[in-house]
Amino acid sequence: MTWGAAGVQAVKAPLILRFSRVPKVLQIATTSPVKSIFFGIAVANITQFPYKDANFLPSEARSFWNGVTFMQRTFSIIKPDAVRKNVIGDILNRVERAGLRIIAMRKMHLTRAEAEAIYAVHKGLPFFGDLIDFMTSGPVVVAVLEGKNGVAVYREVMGATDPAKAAPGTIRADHAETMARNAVHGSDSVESARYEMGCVFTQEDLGVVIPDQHAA
Ligand code: RTP
Ligand code: MG
Repeated sequence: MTWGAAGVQAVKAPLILRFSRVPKVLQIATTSPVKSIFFGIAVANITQFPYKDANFLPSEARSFWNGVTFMQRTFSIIKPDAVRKNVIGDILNRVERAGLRIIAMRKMHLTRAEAEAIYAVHKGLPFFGDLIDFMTSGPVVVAVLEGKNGVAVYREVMGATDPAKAAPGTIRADHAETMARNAVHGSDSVESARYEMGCVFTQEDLGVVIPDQHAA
């Protein structure tokens, strides 16, 4: 850039700032009560931005962006077979060692309606009835986990669906007996996670707090 061009930029910059939309947005937000509500909603959305999947990006850029930047929440179930084996602590230990944080957690006995809702995507498949019988056969531990690239990280910690194919050192390699009794569940996408956690947790349980709520 030449000195002349730099001089022109120096004159233009304050004019651009003066007439740019940012100060206007702030002005409108503080003068109109209705518009300030919309402004508040926008701020709330921005503060939750790290928890959103970057669906607006093309897929290659999205996986890169998610891997580098985005915190993701995933939904986990320690299934009845693992609870019966008394390995809840071991599984949670592996979760934390993988850098995932437990956001919400509860030991409970799923009702058939809850299990059917969580596994709704498999409704109609031949193993669905057995899956629901098994998932309601004893207590489970449901949890929401959070971390960078959390969905994929937890799937890696779990290992393959079939324990015979699960990599050594994974939860399923060490604790699952068969494909049908495979110790843990983990969501396969951010969208599934959001849906599945809603089957057993409330928004209050999940504790998404926007900064203003800390004020009082
Ligand atoms: P999950 O949902 O439980 O985390 O397991 P996943 O993603 O690894 O596997 P998915 O295909 O979603 O299957 C859900 C559960 O259904 C049982 N299953 N049985 N052919 C079979 O007998 C069969 N296929 C799936 C498994 O318990 C699996 O975890
Ligand atoms: Mg699945």
